Amino acid sequence: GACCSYRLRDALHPLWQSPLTIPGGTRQSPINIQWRDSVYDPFLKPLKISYDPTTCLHIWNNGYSFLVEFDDSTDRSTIVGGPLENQYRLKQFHFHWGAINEWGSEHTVDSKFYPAELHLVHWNAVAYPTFEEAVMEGNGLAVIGVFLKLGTHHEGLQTLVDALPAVKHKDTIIEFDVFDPSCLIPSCPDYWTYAGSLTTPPLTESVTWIIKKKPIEVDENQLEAFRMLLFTSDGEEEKRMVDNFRPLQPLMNRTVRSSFQ
Ligand code: SG4
Ligand code: ZN
Repeated sequence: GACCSYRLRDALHPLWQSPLTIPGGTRQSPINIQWRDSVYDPFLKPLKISYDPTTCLHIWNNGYSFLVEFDDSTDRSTIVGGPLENQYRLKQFHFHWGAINEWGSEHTVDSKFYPAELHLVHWNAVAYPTFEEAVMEGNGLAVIGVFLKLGTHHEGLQTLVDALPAVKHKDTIIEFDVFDPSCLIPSCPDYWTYAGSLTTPPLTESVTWIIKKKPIEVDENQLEAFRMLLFTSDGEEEKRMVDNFRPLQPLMNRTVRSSFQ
């Protein structure tokens, strides 16, 4: 089951040779979102997303996921509102997924895993001069999480899927000039939000998580294309890029707020 796959991944993946937990961590991610324990906050604003498709730069396989990176030198692709006090700039997005459809997401809802989860990573360029500095601060990052569920073909995602064979191996990178990731975000405005961390080292407690309630639908072939990627470089013994998610972390003294009743 999922718990064995975690151990296998943790044992095999070099990224996780560093500690799995942060000693004294109080706001680690991911978490299980218990729907009935989330608290409706009528003061939460709608999240406003404004992305410029031409800020898209490239796709690279970094040996843990594939990343689509954006030019974040100006405020051309940003989010504002929701739980955020500043405007945040889009830096990159990536996914986490399972070897099979029964697991793969990092967050769960009422203990249910989705087969994959999209993360759009933004940083607070109002308060901090660089992404690297924002990573170290409590209000430095804002990540939008979107669950992927099995269903109909997703046209917007297919543009990405078509590019994946070119970044099959670790450390490969290809140009990807124009892409609007808002096509991957459900139009339903409802979200949960909580204070958490990065889900890979350095696991810093710098992330305001914004988890969309409604998943997007993708088809089996699209998930299979993710699973054809490799953790390994060209020439190494091939290891499929699957189960690249962190285990659930304790909620501790935190409240998950919802934007909806
Ligand atoms: C993935 O490993 C990305 O490849 C990382 O991006 C990312 O790290 C990491 O996930 C953690 O992000 O939204 N899951 S997460 O908490 O964005 C950062 C890179 O390594 C710092 C560039
Ligand atoms: Zn992530």
